[in-house]
Amino acid sequence: MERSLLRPEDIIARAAEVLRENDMGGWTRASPTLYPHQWSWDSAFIAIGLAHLDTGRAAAEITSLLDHQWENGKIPHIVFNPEAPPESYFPGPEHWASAADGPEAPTGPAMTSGLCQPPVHAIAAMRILQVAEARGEGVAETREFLEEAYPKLLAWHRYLATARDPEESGLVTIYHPWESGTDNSPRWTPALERVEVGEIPHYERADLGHVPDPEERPTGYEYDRFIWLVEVIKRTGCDDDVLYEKCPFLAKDVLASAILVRANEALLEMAEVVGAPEVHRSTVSAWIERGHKGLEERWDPDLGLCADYDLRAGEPLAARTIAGFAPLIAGGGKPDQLRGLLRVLHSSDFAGYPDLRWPLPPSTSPDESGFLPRNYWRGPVWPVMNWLLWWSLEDSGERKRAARLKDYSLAQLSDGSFGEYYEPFTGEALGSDDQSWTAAVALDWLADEEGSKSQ
Ligand code: 9WN
Repeated sequence: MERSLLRPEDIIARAAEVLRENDMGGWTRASPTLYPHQWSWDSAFIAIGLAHLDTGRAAAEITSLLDHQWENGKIPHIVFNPEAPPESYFPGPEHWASAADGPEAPTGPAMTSGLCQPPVHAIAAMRILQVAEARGEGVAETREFLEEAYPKLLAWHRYLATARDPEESGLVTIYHPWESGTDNSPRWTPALERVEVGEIPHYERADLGHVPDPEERPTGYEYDRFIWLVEVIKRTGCDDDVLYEKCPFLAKDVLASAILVRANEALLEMAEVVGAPEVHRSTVSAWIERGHKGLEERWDPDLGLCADYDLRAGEPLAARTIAGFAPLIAGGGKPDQLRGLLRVLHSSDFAGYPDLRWPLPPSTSPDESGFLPRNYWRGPVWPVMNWLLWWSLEDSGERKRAARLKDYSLAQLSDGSFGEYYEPFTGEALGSDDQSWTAAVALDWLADEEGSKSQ
């Protein structure tokens, strides 16, 4: 059905409605049917959007996630909703139950997955304070929230800097493509192909029942590997040392590492706000420096992008995907490199590709061999990725480019479906409608519009 285009004030109203409808009481499901649970990095983006509606509720979003943090500092990738019907999402809580007996898993009735996702949380937490200060509302409460959240976020970042980086490379190791948040992206294809699938119990995919067309979701080949890796990870009790030895998928993720650099910068600011001891600040500063170095080492001059690294195979994972813009997202890079990245971003490899509905970067370059315009992370445009790029461009002083990216992104969202991702050539919304993080980034963009008008 053709939808009429919404005006900015209607986008705000609809986005707020989406977040209200997905509000499960103190936490937000990622989408109404496809994702009925709380996802880690979704919640961070959701908090950024919620801040414009209610800073207290935004803080609660992060707090509720942190309530399920593991003993070793890990923030789990999913906190399961006990009320969601068992057949609504696979693999659900029962599937992860054995991992919940592991020594690091949180005690208590709530069930979580044993994986994690990119660490956007500290960035979100500081953004809540920024919004509260700009509005002159809820500042004291937000500061109290930050005092509570700070040690937990520090423990989270410490987990990533140690258990997930024993080599001290500055780069985050992942055990499963789900941990990257860009599940079936071609960035992981060679590493996934090297995974030999063992015995897996028969399983039914719930996701295919929630999208109009299975072509929008990962393939059966990919899912078998996803589920096998979950099996392997669970059998170790999610033990990082054992996984380093045994996990058949072991990779350095440049996008998560870049986000960690930014999140560490946010943590430094938070340390200032809560008056944390000096030693924390020097530790976090060292993590930031190490992160920049690590990304530098993963620069691929042929691609003009950063490339992930397959630790198991000992080989780089060269692919033209949105993750390659990691140094732009990390910020603070060399001016030459920034210029190069901007060139690639606007080139026919990405946003300048002919016949795109809007000049917005597809998740995978249309020139990459694994590109599929309707398939999940293999081509569609993801608004949440555009938010990350927009935010990074703003921060690098590239205000004009940032404004263009925001304007086209808002044009994309003006059909009001708040799709999970969009077909790059037709602009059709794909995956789930009413995706919470899409609504959230729309709210943040439109608040920025308001902010720039009043300046
Ligand atoms: C697996 C919730 C999540 C996002 C991920 C996205 C997708 C899950 C799935 O949905 O992944 O974690 O079942 O496909 O890839 O980035 O956090 O929105």
